Amino acid sequence: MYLRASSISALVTADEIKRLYRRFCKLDKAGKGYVSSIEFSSIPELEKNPLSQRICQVLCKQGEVIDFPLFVKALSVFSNKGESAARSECNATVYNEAVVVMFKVYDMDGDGFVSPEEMMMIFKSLVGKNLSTAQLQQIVDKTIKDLDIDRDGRLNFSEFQKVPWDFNV
Ligand SMILES: [Ca+2]
Ligand SMILES: [Ca+2]
Repeated sequence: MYLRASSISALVTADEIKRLYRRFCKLDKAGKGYVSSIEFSSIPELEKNPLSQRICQVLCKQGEVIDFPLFVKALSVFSNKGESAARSECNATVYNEAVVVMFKVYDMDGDGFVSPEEMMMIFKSLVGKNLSTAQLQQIVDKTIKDLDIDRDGRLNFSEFQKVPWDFNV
């Protein structure tokens, strides 16, 4: 649903696809053709990412399983390869899809806007206890102020897109 074949091939070479497919099969021990969100969240790229649970929730919308195309897509959000691919111009589509995923990650209540409260929750889970709540609040306020073109105090998707995303959070 998220993924078009053209964006898979733009992202990864045939070798990369084979490598990913081997990993996918390893996770999918029973050969079901899909992996559960629990199996999926055990992969290293996700384990070291503090947002992984939330990202899994967004990607596994139906709350169940991940098939191979979705698997490739999800890893593109996390991996170094995905990031460098995302930054090269020919992969603008992949980058944009990753931003769409991130928007859904941030927009926790799904109302189509990222509120300061939602951004605060995400930032908190990213930095842990390294910053005080007051410091975080300042960062959130400044981020929203800088990006909030229509001045409604929250970010819609086009405002959110202006964030210079680095997917290796
Ligand atoms: Ca929202
Ligand atoms: Ca706004």
